[in-house]
Formats: sequence, structure tokens, C-alpha cells
Amino acid sequence: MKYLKQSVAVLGCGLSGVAAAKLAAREGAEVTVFDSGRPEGLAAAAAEVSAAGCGTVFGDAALDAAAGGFDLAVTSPGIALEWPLCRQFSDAGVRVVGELEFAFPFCEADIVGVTGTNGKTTTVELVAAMLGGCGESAVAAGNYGRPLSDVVCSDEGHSVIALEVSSFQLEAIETFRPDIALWTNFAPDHLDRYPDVGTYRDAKLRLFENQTPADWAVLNARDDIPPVAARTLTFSAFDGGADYSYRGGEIRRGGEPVMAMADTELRGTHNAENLMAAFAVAEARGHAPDVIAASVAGYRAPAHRCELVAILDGVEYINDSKATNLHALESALLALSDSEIVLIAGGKDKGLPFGDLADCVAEHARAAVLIGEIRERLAAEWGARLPCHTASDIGEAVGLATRLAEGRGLVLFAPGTSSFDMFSGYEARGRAFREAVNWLT
Ligand code: UMA
Repeated sequence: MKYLKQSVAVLGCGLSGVAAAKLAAREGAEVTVFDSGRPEGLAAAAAEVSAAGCGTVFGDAALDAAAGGFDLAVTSPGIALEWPLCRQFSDAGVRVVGELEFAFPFCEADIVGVTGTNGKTTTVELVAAMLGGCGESAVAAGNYGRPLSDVVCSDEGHSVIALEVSSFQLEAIETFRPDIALWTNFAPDHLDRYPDVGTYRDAKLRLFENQTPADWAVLNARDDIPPVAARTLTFSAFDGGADYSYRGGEIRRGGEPVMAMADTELRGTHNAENLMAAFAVAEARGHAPDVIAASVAGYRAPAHRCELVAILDGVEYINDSKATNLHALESALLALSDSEIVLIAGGKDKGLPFGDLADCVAEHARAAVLIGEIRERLAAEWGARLPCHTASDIGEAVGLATRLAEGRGLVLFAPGTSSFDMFSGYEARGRAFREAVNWLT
């Protein structure tokens, strides 16, 4: 037992905190979970950690901990190191690590760590599906929705973990070292957490920090990544010189076709890049191209990512609720640019420069329906370029967009920002869109 009789503070009682607390308890630690959120909202999580023998301190009391008495603090990705809950421990000289770092030393499976701004969730699913199809025992985890601590604790005997890794998680690593590090792409995001784009990018680049020449890095050829220690494979739908490239609807390895996109259920150049990246991972793990190609035939795009919800009276309704930043919104508009688009966008105002996208939106959308706390700002920034309307909820937005579509083209729900002003996350937001569309029938 690695932490026998040690005092471990776990910061945050969400998915990560609960999983880390259980792992720490398994390792013999005396665990206290601190969460500055309102105790009423934490009852279910509190019951779970209490059942594992952990103590809890919630609400304002969590910000007044006797921090000096702890041997280690394990923080959750949603709590930045400089925020008060964390600072009271680091200021008291306690070592603070993230949940990912805490779980890593216990992980016996190989890790494919996937980071980037967009496409990482789809890529993580693709990697897990591909490696599974190639005969490996693979599981998807991490920022994807299942903390590494939980995978480690459940002892499922996987040979490889496709681990989505966020910049928030990478902020608090020390030794974390993926066997294969995959960088999907980079665009500004999370400017409500980082002082500037460079700091966000630096956090993400830490994915490569502990790699050695025995490891692999799979890189988007168009991103200017500083030299890495690992062996590299590159991919790009826009650079024919990459190891994996895309031309004439075909994925190519060193210029030679290995798979046609039409043989999959994935569409759009962004999905071609996700597929190429996963292909490169499978190659790095020693699988043959024909086996890899066969492993993804029939794979479907996950929910909330350019998901076709319904076709009603000649209008297609597309749910891209996962578009939580401008790059994802732009990608959706470009990927679907063959159709006439009425766009529904907006949500939390996290400081993103929406004005920069006005040209692209005006070029590809006939009209925009704007929602969330950012809607008036967006109407002001885009209103001179295309017809903009505001709606107070998703139901009203879908009704308005349907009228604006006039029986043709598609209604694209691609918010371009996060959902936390109105929903618990992008999945809840996507479900609300689906329900609103279903109401139309
Ligand atoms: N809390 C405090 N004090 C604070 C801030 C938060 O006590 O100052 C508490 C909250 O009251 C809450 C808990 O911390 O009870 C939540 O912790 P968390 O935000 O880290 O949430 P988890 O449930 O542990 O979920 C995290 C990831 N969340 C974030 O990064 C914000 C999930 O990614 C991830 O799926 C999960 O771990 C499992 O690994 C979500 C996400 O939005 C989906 N990620 C961002 C993104 O994809 O853009 C990075």
C-alpha cells in the first residue's frame, strides 16, 4: 500500500475527486475530501466517498482547512493550482498533484494520451475502437468522462488506455508519461482559465514532457510543435508531405492509399484527420494497415458531434453541441458548407473572440439564432454581416431556426462556446436540442 497511514487531501468531490479518494483509500491513506461547493449538491458523491471510509469537508469550511497536517493533496482538473482551495495546501508546503498524476504510477496498461483543442473525444473513441478491433483490450478514459483513478481501481486488465488528457489535467503532472502522445490540433480555448493563449498551449505541450525515444508522438503536421524526444508520426488533411495524408477521399500512408473515407460512416476533413491520427497510433502499436482499416469499418460518429438528429419537412437538424469553442464551430460550418445553414450558436461568455469568426459565419450561414448569456454580444458582433435573432431558450431557438430555414438546408446547432450558463454540460445541452427538435414532429 503506497500511502499507508498517510493523510491525503482530495480537492473537489466530482468524478475525479471521488475516484482519487477511493484509490487513495485503497492504498491505505486516511483521506479527507474538500469541496467548496454547496453541500446540498454533493450528497450522492459524499455518500460514495464516505462508504470508502473518507471524511468530507464541504462549503466555506473547505477553504479553511488545517492544510499543514496533510502529506499530499490531489486536485481535480476543474480546480486551478492558484485557486484558494489549492493554494491553502501549497502555501502550507503540501505537495499538490492532479488526479491524473496521482493515478499514473498505479497504471499497468500502456497509455495513448490524446490532447488538442478539438477532435480529442472522437479520436479517443476511434483509438479505443481501432485497437480493440485489432485484438487489443482497450478502454477510453480520462477527460472523456472516466478518471484514470477509476480505471486503475477497477482492475479490468486492459492492455491499453486511450486517455483523453485536458490542459487542466496536464497543469498538475510531474511524471505522467504516455507511451504514445497524440496532438490532434490547437486553437484558442479556455481563456476564462488562462491569462493568454500561450499559457494554455504550454499546458497542453506538457503531454510530451516526460517522453523518451522509446515512446511515440503522433502530431498534426500543420501545428508547429517544438522538438519532442519521442519518435514521431505526422498526419494532416492539408499537407501532402505528412506521414498520413488525405487526397481524393482516401487516407494515404507515405502517399499510398490505405483506406477510403467512404468505407467508414465518418464524414468531413476534420474526421479524416481524426481517423489518420488513430491510424498512426495503431501503426505505432505494430498493427498492419489492412487490419487497422477493417477495425473501423462501421464505426459511427459519437453523439453531439455533427450528429444528424432528424430530417423534418426538408430540413436536416444537426446536433454539434460538442462545439464548445470557435475552432469547433468553424470546423462544423466548413464541414457542412455544401448545404444552406441556419446556425444556432451561443452559450457561456468565456472571453472567446467571436468577432473573428464573423466572415466565416456570414459566408456559410444564411442566418443565426443566438442563445445564452453571450447572445446580445454575438448579435452586436455578427449583426452587420448576417441576419441575427436572439432566443431565450433552446426550444424557442429551434422554432425560430425552423422558420428561417424555410423548408430547405439544415439547422446546425454548433454553440461555439461552453454550456455552463444554461446546462450542466454539452451532453445535457445536446439532449435539450434533440428534445426541442423532437417536439416539432
Ligand atoms: N470545486 C471546488 N472549488 C473550486 C472549483 C471546483 O470545490 O474552486 C469543486 C466543485 O464544487 C465540484 C468539483 O470541484 O464538486 C468538480 O471538479 P471538476 O470540475 O474537476 O469536475 P469532475 O467531475 O472531476 O470532472 C473532471 C473534468 N472537468 C473539468 O475539467 C472541468 C471532466 O471534463 C472529466 O470528464 C472528468 O474530470 C473525468 O476525468 C469535463 C470538461 O468540461 C467534461 N473538460 C474540459 C473540456 O473538455 O473542455 C477540460
